[in-house]
Amino acid sequence: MSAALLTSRHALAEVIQIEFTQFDTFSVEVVNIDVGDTVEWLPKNKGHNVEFLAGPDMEALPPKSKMDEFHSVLFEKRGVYLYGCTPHLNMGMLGLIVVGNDFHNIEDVSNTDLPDVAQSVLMNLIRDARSPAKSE
Ligand SMILES: [Cu+2]
Repeated sequence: MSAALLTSRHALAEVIQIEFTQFDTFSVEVVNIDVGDTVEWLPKNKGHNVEFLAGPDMEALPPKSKMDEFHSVLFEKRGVYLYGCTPHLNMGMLGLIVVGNDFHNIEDVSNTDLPDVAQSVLMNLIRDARSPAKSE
């Protein structure tokens, strides 16, 4: 009985997939997930990776991926995570992950030191993340 319970609890966790596009963007730029969900990045196009820039625990950001490699992160802490592609950060190849609809660290995220273009992309992403109508 308890094994069945464990299994059904696991089945609730989701896996969200994001691709690197040929336009130097992430196929999904804002993702709202629950604690325990996993995000996977698929190297559909070459020349990209995933590097975390901000998160609820700045001392323990998720690992950076190698270029052109599959990457998978399980999110266990509530808050907003900002990541980008290392070679394309400056042009705004960024993504946001909101875990548990929790924006407590949004100030840290928006204060991330980025060049102007990337900063304005980030502001748009934050606006999208906060707009409830845009939850797909
Ligand atoms: Cu890139």
